[in-house]
Amino acid sequence: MIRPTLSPEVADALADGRPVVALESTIITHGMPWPQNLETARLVEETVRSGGAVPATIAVIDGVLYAGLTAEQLEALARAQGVAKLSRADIAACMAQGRTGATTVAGTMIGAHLAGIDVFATGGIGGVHKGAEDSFDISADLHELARTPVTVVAAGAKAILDLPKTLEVLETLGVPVFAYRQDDFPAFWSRSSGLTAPLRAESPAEIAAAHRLRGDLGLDGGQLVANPIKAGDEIPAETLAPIIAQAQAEAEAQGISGKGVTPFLLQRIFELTDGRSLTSNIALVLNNARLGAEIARELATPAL
Ligand code: PSU
Ligand code: MN
Repeated sequence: MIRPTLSPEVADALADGRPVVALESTIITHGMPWPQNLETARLVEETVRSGGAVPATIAVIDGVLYAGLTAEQLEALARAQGVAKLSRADIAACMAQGRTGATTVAGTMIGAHLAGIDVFATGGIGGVHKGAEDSFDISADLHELARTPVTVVAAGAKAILDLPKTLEVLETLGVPVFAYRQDDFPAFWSRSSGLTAPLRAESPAEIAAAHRLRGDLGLDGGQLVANPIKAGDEIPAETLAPIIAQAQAEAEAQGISGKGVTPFLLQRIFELTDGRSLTSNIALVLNNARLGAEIARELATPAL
C-alpha cells in the first residue's frame, strides 16, 4: 500500500498520535465558486486547528496523493479550472497520468484511510439522486461508507437528493447513520428532512466509541454523523423546494448527467438564492469541522 504524501504538520501529528481531521477538496473545486471556495477552505482548516486537531486536506496534485496541503497548493487548487473530480474509480488513473484532481467524499475517505486518519469533516455527502429509478444515479460515496473505516461528519444530504432512498441504501449497505443530538436526519441547509435518522448520538465520545467498536467487531466501513446546521444559519425547506425543482428541471433539459449533475445543481441553487445557499453552506461546513475535531480528539485519547 502507498501512503499519501503528508504535510509536515500532519506527519508530526500522526506520528505522535495527536488528533487529525481529513477534509475534502471537491467542495473547493466543484462545490463553491471562487473566491469563497478558498476563503472557506482556509476557515475550515483554522476551525479544525482551534478545535485542537490538525487539518489534512486530501487531493491529487500532479499525480501525487496528498494528505495536508501547503497554503500555495490550496490556493492553486481553488483557482484551477477543469480539475478532475476523483471518486474511487478515478484516483489511480489521475495519479497514473500525473494529473491534478480533487477528491469527493469517497475519494477523501480512501486518502484519509491510507494516511491513517479516522475522521473526516465536510458539507454534504452524495446520495441517491431524484429519479434514480430511471437514471441509476447513486453516488459512490454511499458504497465507500460501506467499505472504508472513516467516520464522516456532514450536515446530512442535500434536498437535491432523494433522502428517503438515500437512507434506505445506507441501511442496505450497513452504514450507521447518526443524527447528532436530535432525532431527525438533517437536510443540509435545513435542520430537519422530516425523516427520523436510524441512530442518534449525543456526544463525540459516543461516536468515537462506536467507531472503535466497529473495528473491534471486524465490521467494514465507516459511519455517517449527520450534524444539523445551526438554527440561525438555516434556509427553510419550503423556500428551497421550488428552487431545487427548477434547478433539477434545467439539468434534465440540458442533458446533464453523471459527475456533472451535483456541481450543476449546486451552482444553479447558488444563483437562484442570490448566494444565500453559499452562506449557509459555509456555516454548516465550519460547524462540521468543529464536531470533527472533537471526535478526532476523543479518538486520539486512549480508550480505558
Ligand atoms: N454535496 C454537497 N457539496 C459537495 C458535494 C456534494 O453538498 O461539494 C460533492 C462531494 O465531494 C461529494 C460529491 O462527495 O459532490 C458527490 O458527487 P456525486 O453525486 O457525483 O457522487
Ligand atoms: Mn452521481
